[in-house]
Amino acid sequence: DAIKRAAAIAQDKHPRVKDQIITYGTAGFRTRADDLDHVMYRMGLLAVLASQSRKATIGVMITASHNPEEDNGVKLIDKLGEMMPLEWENYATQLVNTSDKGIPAVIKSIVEAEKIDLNVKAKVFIARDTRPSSLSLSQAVLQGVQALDGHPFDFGLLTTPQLHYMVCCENTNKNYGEPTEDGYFGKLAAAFLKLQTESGVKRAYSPKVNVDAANGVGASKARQLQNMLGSLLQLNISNDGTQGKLNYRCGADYVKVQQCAPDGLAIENGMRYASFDGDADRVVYFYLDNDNKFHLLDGDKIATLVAAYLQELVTGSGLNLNLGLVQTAYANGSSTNFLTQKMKVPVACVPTGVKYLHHKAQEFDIGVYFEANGHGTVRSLNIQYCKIYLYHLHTILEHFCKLQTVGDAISDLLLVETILAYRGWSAVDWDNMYTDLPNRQLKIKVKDRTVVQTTDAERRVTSPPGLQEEIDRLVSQYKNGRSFVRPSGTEDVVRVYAEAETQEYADRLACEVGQVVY
Ligand code: 16G
Ligand code: ZN
Repeated sequence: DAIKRAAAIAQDKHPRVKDQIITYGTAGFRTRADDLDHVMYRMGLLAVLASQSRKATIGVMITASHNPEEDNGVKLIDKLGEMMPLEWENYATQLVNTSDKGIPAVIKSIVEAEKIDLNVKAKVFIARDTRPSSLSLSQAVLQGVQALDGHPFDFGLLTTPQLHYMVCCENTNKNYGEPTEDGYFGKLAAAFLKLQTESGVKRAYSPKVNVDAANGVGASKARQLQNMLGSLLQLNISNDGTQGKLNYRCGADYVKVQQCAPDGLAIENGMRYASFDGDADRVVYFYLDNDNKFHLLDGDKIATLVAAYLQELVTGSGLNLNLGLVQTAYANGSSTNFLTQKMKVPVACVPTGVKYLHHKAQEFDIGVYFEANGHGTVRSLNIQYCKIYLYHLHTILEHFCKLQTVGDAISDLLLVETILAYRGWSAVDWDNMYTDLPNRQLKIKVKDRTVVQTTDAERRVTSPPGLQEEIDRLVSQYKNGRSFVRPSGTEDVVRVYAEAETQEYADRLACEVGQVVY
């Protein structure tokens, strides 16, 4: 039968050659591309089961986001564009780590646990980023889908959020939008044009944005968008993959962590810049001031810009809607203070990882969520209700945010530009909303990162004993000092974050905390 045949193909064409355990983490499976062929094939098999279990189309995205070009990864997308629930992450880990001969038994256990009807027609959407390894890995997924008699549809190159969009549109009977690239760009462009014409663009606004596309898939996609926007928005795209290497000294993660401009573009003062990551689900902005000093406008600055604007719309409407913001421990202390004290916007804090933010955001009528690293969007479950009163708000939520279950660099960029145009703001004006506390991130290689355990949304350590007391002691020596450590969910390291009154102090505090972790 099909299951036996699938196992035979696994052994023959996609064997598991190394006896190494790999787990489905925060962002799916992610490791060196060379170790992933059998993982991809088996994820193709699992996608068929997921599709049969859901009686819906399931997505499989091949990317390792901001990781180095040599890495790759894969994650499943559930029927409404969300991440798969925990049980399925566990099935994925089981199926990937069994021997080739063990495949039928694992499949059968999943079929039993989920009461799957193997006669249901399965449909799987596949897409990939621009890594050299992605094409052959996506073919392994495709063969996995076919081995269990599923119907694969290969979109080729897409950003991660585009695939989420495709899956969700397909499963909602297309009443949200067409599951095609034309559908996606058409929707975004139409909303942007509408908001610009109807709320007016202040003269002080400059529609020029320089985009660092991390040498990834975001470059060609941003160009497609540009073609639909004419002169309303002028994207000048660098790091488009024709010269540089993916994510190497460029992209959102590099710019955020190193706090400097990427290679591959000539940065001038007076201009506005945006950096995407390798699969274009994150964006951060930056600029150079008149003294040629670099300034970062990260996920916290985007969240603040968006939350303040939406709050204005809500207040103006007189509607009783509660608006809140969700952040993680990485959020700059100044942003949290500004929002809670000045703007009176309630702020919740959750552990790192989009799924936690996305989930928490639903506790508000309008939940803005962003990680400092640039992952985020706005979530609103009952937007129909404000349609008549809050026309702009509705357009924004419906067209820029509704389908963004993971954040989307392209639609977030349009959202930021919409607000800047409405306010007539430059990057400097935006930056002046509040001043970031200087901060530093470090990563520490340790023997076993699982020894570090945290609580209180990763802000405090519970293990090893004594570590939190040490951190508290160090932090107390710095004005406006704050620091935490947490085990990474994507790399074999412990991460350290520190902020303080000056850059020198933030650097020093991070170092001192790093030493007690080590
Ligand atoms: C993943 C997460 C991202 C998080 C990052 C933290 C998603 C889609 N992506 O990339 O949100 O910021 O991991 O990585 O959830 P870390 O655990 O290595 O610090
Ligand atoms: Zn990404």
